[in-house]
Amino acid sequence: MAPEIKYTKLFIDNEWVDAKSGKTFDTYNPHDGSVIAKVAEGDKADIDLAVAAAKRAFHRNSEWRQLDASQRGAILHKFSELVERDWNYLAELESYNNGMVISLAKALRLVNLIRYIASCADKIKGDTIAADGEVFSYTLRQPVGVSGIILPWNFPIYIFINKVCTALAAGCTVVVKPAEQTPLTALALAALLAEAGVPKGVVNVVNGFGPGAGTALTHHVDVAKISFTGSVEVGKLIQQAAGTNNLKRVTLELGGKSPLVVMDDADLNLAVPIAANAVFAHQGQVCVAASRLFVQSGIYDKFVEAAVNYAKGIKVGNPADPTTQHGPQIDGEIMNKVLGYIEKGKKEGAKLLCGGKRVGTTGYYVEPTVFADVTDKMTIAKEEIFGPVQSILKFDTLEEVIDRANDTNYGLSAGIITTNVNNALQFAKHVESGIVRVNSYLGGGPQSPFGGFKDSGIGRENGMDALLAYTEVKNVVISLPKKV
Ligand code: TXE
Repeated sequence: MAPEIKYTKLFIDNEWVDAKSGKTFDTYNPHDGSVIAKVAEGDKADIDLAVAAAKRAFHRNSEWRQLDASQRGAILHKFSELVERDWNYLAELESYNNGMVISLAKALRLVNLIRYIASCADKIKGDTIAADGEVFSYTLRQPVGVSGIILPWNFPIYIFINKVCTALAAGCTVVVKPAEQTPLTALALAALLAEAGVPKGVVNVVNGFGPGAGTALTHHVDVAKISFTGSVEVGKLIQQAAGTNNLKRVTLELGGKSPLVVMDDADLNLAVPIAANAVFAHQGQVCVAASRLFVQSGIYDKFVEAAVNYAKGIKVGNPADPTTQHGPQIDGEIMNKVLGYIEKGKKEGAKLLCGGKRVGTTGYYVEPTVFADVTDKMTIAKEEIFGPVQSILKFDTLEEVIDRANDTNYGLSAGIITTNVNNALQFAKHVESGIVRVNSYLGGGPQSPFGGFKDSGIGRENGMDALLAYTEVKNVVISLPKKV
């Protein structure tokens, strides 16, 4: 049975309101392309209201600013309990609006993430400085202010929770612009934040499109920071917009063309499933997807055979079925983009060994696809596909593969599978990537910093690095008659 749709309006100042224009847009189920609901379509006028509410809530005398840091943490702990209470519903809604297979949606169980962030709220601290002269010099870490949060569609609940809770733990107020493809779970989470006791105006959600609500937020003079996850192309626009009317702080978590290296000494029984999961999980719609799989020549043929068998065994179907492993792409546009890359791969001479086609004629399904004999200059080895396409490349030496892995403008994630610790340490040191995993590919938990080198982004999600990016450092210097 389809999950109930409880909220479709904008959430501003803890009230559910229609868009000023009265406009709505349809949101879809990627399994069959059917319309789920009409959702209020926010634009500049609604962003103005939401930012004004967030600004009021950030006033130094506001209820929110008067809370102790530990009280902010307590509200977030309460939120974690509500998310736990409603987790089945939230996961079902995510699967329905996003196409994420229900087993993955449920397994994400983000209560630990919220608890971690909640417990960081009162760990933010300044320093005392060994300053010259008769002074006492110290720093305060203060919230940066109203934060604009622009979300992608691939992990709507996870990224909402991660960014919003981090901003709140730091003491900021937020205006969230969810992706137009997946507006529903953000509204459900806003309702839970209000239930947890977040005062009015602290969290506002304005659904809408990039050129409307998105640009209004990134240009707004009362917004102090933008946190964005999405494409590199839009990341660059956001960085420009952020410097137009004021100088916003910007953190960007963008795409990748991430290399996973399998050395000759690797255990195939370990390497093949890791490599498959690294690119096929969530239909490849993962920013860290290992979309360049480098396999050393000594095990190349054996590996390719096993990888193809593995991909053929992945169960494709309705994401609501708990046994399904592979659901639809988010929408028709993204599906066609992925199919276009597959055609380019064939044309440019990569060897298609399985998959490669759309599944059925309704919904947006693409078969798990494996290409072997991919070379560095092929389009499928250079551009982010964001779909279920495993591209296997052959290499001979570690030195060679490090150079080839680094020959990209991206630098988000990388992995190596090897039993030789020296290989692992050399690779981890020299690969240009914000995240390196050895003998695994995903994971790291809420404590580990997550973000990219080069065009994959600026700043980090998770851990204290993410929290501090919602703060400013203030230095206070007090003149004293005698040195202390
Ligand atoms: O992303 P966009 P799209 C990559 C992936 C995918 C491609 C396109 O390769 O195929 O991007 O996806 C908002 N000002 N990733 O088009 O456009 C938009 O409304 C302000 C990787 O969906 O970047 C949405 O809320 N905001 C990625 C958000 O930006 C704007 C996850 C993301 O949309 C805007 C998603 C503007 N000018 C896609 N234009 C990852 N890093 O995981 C759009 N938006």
